[in-house]
Formats: sequence, structure tokens, C-alpha cells
Amino acid sequence: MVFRKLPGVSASGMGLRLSQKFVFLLFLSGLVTEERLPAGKTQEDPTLIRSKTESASDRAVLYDQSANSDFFSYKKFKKCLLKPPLGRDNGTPSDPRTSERREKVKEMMKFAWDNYKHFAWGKNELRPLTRNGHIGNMFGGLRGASIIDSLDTLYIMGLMEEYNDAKEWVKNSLDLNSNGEASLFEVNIRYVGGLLAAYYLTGEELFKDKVLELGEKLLPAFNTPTGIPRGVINLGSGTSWSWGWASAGSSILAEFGTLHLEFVHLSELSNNPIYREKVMNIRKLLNKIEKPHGLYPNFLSPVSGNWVQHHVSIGGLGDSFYEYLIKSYLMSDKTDDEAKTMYYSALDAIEANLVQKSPGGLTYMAEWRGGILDHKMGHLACFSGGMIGIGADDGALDKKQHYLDLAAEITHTCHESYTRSATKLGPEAFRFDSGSEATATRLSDRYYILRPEVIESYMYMWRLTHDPKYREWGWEAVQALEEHCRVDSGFSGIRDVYTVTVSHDNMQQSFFLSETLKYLYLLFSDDDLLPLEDWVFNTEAHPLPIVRKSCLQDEATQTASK
Ligand code: DMJ
Repeated sequence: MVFRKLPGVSASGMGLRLSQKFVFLLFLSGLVTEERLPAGKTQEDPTLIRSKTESASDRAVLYDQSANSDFFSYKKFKKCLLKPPLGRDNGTPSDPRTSERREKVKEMMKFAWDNYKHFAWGKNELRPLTRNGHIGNMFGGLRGASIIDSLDTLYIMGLMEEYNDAKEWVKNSLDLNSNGEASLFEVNIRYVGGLLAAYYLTGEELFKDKVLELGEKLLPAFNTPTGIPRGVINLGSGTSWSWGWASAGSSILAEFGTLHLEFVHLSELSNNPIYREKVMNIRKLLNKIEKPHGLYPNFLSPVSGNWVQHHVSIGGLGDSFYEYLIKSYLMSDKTDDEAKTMYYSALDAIEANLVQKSPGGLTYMAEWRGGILDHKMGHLACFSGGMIGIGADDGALDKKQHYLDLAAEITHTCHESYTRSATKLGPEAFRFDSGSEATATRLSDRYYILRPEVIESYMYMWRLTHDPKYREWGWEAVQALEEHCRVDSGFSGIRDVYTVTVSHDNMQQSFFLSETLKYLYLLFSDDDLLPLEDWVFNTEAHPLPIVRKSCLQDEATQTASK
């Protein structure tokens, strides 16, 4: 994920407006986007020979036409799950207090949804103060981001009337023939992730059809000399280019490193290997390239395949790349050893170079600029408590407890960033220098835009430890959201978490519905609602099933021999 969605600034890839001059430069660079083959292909490779005359999207179409549409069997997939997705009783917790809290979260979701529906239906996000819709420029003319992001949340909460409205909208109004400039990353995590999750949870073919149609439109972004995709793609023409703010036309680690889970599923559903090939190519390049101190810098040239500058962060620009390494391993039913090795080596490097202890005893992840530490932690980096937690059990024997402890310490620090504010919500970034500990020092870092990362870590740590404090911390967040972010017509971000006389930013982010409220709901549910034995959550909290190849093949053989 990237620095976007700053309060009061219309959303673009970075929450920054591109100047008109820059848009013109982007246009020019788009004109010279080359059509090249992925690195690492040999002339003998039959797919390569074919690619010489067909563009990547042509190839995808050919596969579609020749593929047996029954190849992916939803029935077989369901049989390979270990547990029912919604649990025995939709995850209803046995104790009444937790149950009441869960109901409260469901009510918040309904409130956020109803207002979106009433004032912004079909637009990307709700502006709750001005009571209108926001479209923005991250999704290349696609609409309904809040609808796609909400499908699975509505479904797991049992808000069926609302889910059906969302489904009907996808069926009748989701138009994928848009012609605008989209962030590959954002479209992937929200639209591709949201549609995939909706399909796997419900078995409704329309979600599968839509997601395969959309997946195909993203493929031209990979047509670079290295196969590392550029950040921006025109969904109509397939032209792609790099963000203007990214130094020297580079691609961003957290963007091209956050495609793996969704693209593996696109290959599963389409029986077209191209999606998996694209992300495996990224993986191979990253594995091979030399890394300063074992760290992955945030900017890489899609032309040369070299790092562009040495800024390393577990927060914005880097974050979900690390998340997708461990989740790729888990989603492969623990067969993807390359992802596993890369994840634990990266974590070793992070521990050796970035993890710090403050004078007051708080563990945090600093940022690294060519060897110099910046003692700042972004709200975005707070997802890492949950990430380190879910990876603990597969770490080296002598490190499992250490990882779990580290995950708990980071989550504790992030909770401190909330408790040390007047609103009990955390700032966008907090610092550990000049006498400050887990507080924002700059005015520009004081905002909270309904982000999920801290609550996400509470949810994972609850599942892993069942320490009641995580539910209590989640409940503190619910109360703070209700008090400071709930307005008459939805939920809004706030500009300064350190004052209770709040100023609202007039934006109900779509990730509030897909992530923040879903993670809260799961925190107050039994563990058998979307059990971690069967599901991994993409970085927008859309649940994707673990791919059990051997079971799926056995099932296929058994069905064929009947
Ligand atoms: C979401 O879109 C995703 O979680 C992304 O990985 C990071 N940022 C936002 C929420 O803060």
C-alpha cells in the first residue's frame, strides 16, 4: 500500500494530485510503453514463441475460448475445505457480552452501508458530510468500490438483503469496459480480491465471470522489459506507466509485490497459467536480486530490474509485499517453499536492521534510508503484528515463541499509539525521537482515516492467543469510532486524533467496510467463522481459500471415475 487518501485531498494513487504538467509527462511515457517478454524465458519456451505474435491479453482470450468452462468445480473446491466457511453457527460467540459487541459492529456496518446506498450508490465512496458520492481516480473509471469491497462483509454478517442489492448491482451495473487510468494495485486488492472472495464464499458464477474479465484487462501492465508491472494502467487501451512521484519511473515494492494471492486464484479459476507466471516472474526476480543487508528497498526499475533508491519500510510503499510472502506460503497449503524462505530471511533482516526498542520499552519498526534509521512507524506498519503472528508457527523451532512475542509487542505498541491520543484513535504516523514515544509530532501525521491495521493485528492476536485484552482493545476502538467518526450520514475520518473537538475529512473509505468492520466482527466471533485453516485474507481483508492441490486433484479423479 501507498501513501494515499490524505484527508481533505481527493484520492489518487498517493493521496496527491498529479499536476497537469505531470499528467502530460505520464501521457508521453505511456506512448513509449514497450511490449516485451517476461525475463527468464528461453527461446525454446512454447509460450514465448506464441507471445511473439500475440499480446498477453490476446493470449488470455485464447485460453478462455479453449478452456473447458467446467474446469474449476466449485463443488470440488467446497469438499476440499476442512471446515464450513461460516462455522457451525455463523461464528456466534457463546458469551452474551461478546455477542452484544458483535451485534454492535454489525449495526455499524449496516449504518455505513445504508448511507452509502442512500447517498452514493454506484459511486466509489461515500462523502458522509456533504452526502454525496466520491469517484476519485484510483480505479480507472471503475465504479462501486464500496459495493465490491462490501460483498463478503455483508455476506458473513448475514446482511442478506444488502448483499443481494450488492450482487444485483454487480450483475447489472458493474461496467468493466472503462477507459481510465487505474492503479494496478488498488484494482487488484479491492476489485479482483473482492470479486474472488464473493465467488468463493457464495459460488455465484457471475462473480467468477466478472473477475476473469477484469483479470485479463490487467495483464498488459506486465509488458515491461523485466515483467515487473508499472503502477498505472489504462484499462481500455492496456497502456501502462509508472507513477509520476515514483523516482526515475520506478515501480513500488508494495504494489508489484501485492498481486500474488489474487493472481494465483485467477489461474486456478481460469485454468490459464498466465496469471501465475506473471507473479512467479516477479518473485524470481526479487529472490535473485542483491539486497542491501538482506532488505528490500521500496523502488525498483521495471526496465533494468535494479533498485532505484535505498528506502526500506514495513509501512507505506513496502508493507503488503512482506504480508504476501507469508500468505503465499500459507495459501499454497504450505508447499511454496520459496515464499517461505524469502519471508523468514526478510524478517531476519528486518529484525537485525529495523526493529527497535524505545527508552520506555516499546518495540517498534523504524524506517531505513540508505543505512540511516528514521524512528517513525506508520499506522500502515501496524499490520505487521498480525503478520508476524500468523507466521510464528512455521518459523524455526527455536524462534516460534520469539515471533509470537514480537508480534504481541508490536501490537502492544500500536495499541499505545491509540491510548496516547485524546480520541483513542491512532495517528497516521507516530515517532520515537525527540522525547516522543508512540505519538505524532508533526501536524501532518495526526489524522486517522478509518484505517484497519491496528484492529487487524488485534484480530489475529486474538485468534492466536485468546488473550482477552485483544477483544477489550477492539472494543475501545469501536467506542472511539462511534464517538468521533460516526456522523449523521455515515462514518468519516478525522484530521487530528489529539483533539476531541474533531474535524471530519468527509470520507467513508471503502476499506472501512471491507477491512475495519470485518476484522472487528471476526474479533467478536468464534474462530470457526472463516477459519484460518482454510482461508487467508488478502491485504484488503478479502478471504481467499487455501489451494489444496492434492485434494482438488483426488477429488477430480474420483469424480471422473464415477
Ligand atoms: C487498504 O487498502 C489495504 O489494507 C492496503 O494494503 C493498505 N491500506 C489500506 C487501508 O489502510
